[in-house]
Amino acid sequence: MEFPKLRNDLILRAARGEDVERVPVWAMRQAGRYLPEFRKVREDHDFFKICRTPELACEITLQPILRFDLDAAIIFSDILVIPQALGLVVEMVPGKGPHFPQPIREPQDLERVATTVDIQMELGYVMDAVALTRVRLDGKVPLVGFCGAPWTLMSYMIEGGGSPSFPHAKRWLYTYPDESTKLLGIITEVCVNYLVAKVKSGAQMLQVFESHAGILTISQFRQFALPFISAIARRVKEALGDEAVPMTYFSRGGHHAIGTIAESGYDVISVDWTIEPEEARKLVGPNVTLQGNLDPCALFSGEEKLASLTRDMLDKFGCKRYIANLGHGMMPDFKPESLEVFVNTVHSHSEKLLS
Ligand code: 1CP
Repeated sequence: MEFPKLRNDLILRAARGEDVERVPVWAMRQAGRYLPEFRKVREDHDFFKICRTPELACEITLQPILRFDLDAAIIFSDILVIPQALGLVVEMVPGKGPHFPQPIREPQDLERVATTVDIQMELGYVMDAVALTRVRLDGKVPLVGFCGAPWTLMSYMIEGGGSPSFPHAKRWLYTYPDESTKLLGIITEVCVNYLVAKVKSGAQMLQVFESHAGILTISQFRQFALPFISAIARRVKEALGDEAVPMTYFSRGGHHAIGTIAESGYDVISVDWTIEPEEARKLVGPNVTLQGNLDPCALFSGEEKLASLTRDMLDKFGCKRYIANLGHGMMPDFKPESLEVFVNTVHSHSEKLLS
């Protein structure tokens, strides 16, 4: 498909390790409940209805782009569309989050999980939203596609929703390691085909979200997360060949593994706020781009303090092989103006550092 010419490729250059004239910046969950215009659309529509309606998903993807000087758009959707495509019912309960009325609790429940997914049939609506958004973005910034990492998706499928410690999902790892591996393999297969399809529909960069890395022990991470996320990077790039796009791995609480992940094919490693930038750089080496990592709650600070924390983050990461972001997503009670301070400070301070 022919799309409008890209006019701002800062984030792609930073991901590839090329020179930039200012540091690119975006925010995870930049389209979401902290924006009044998002809440307005949400008043009239169910969450997954929005995901399934390309016009609405596109409109919401563009909302933060119209407001702020961001360097990337991320397609509006959710990581839980993959469990839905695998046959599980997922509802979004306002104010509470995702809920699976019938989670997987015992190995025989795997009978309710599809072993393969026809991406176009089950998730074609995401591809339509991606293609439409590429057109409407008119080349302003690159469009990022994403999926949840297999362990993070499995943890929701077994737990049935959010949880501080995911005891049911962890019970599976201890009592049903073979079935866990089988389920992770099924999810991995879908993730690979889904990400490839997203690029073919217009996504210019990909991010894999491992929001639940920190729930695992280090050896569990090596057994139940690492092989699967490594397979995703390798297989997506193989399948796309010359069309391959930069890939980012975000983990919350997965610092211990970022050195290995940096060698497994990801171009960008996105870190949370619990690691110092210098330490992250030491772990990943010089050939990978880092993304992150301001504590999202720093957005509760006053303007001066927030700008100073942002400058400090940039000073520590440096302007090479770096994409500025928060250490996790935007939260519903942030003021939109605080994201503006963050974005504008990244731009002005990095231009100064680079000049
Ligand atoms: O702007 C963007 O970033 C794009 C939209 C996006 C993305 C990338 C949404 C919209 N969700 C996600 C990914 C996602 N979904 C992750 C990975 C990133 C992260 O860790 O934040 C996770 C863990 C989910 C699961 C999920 N979906 C949660 C967390 C539940 C928990 O406590 O474990 C929640 C609250 C949702 C709902 C959701 N997804 C997105 C929005 C805007 C919302 C709020 C829904 C509403 O309006 O009620």
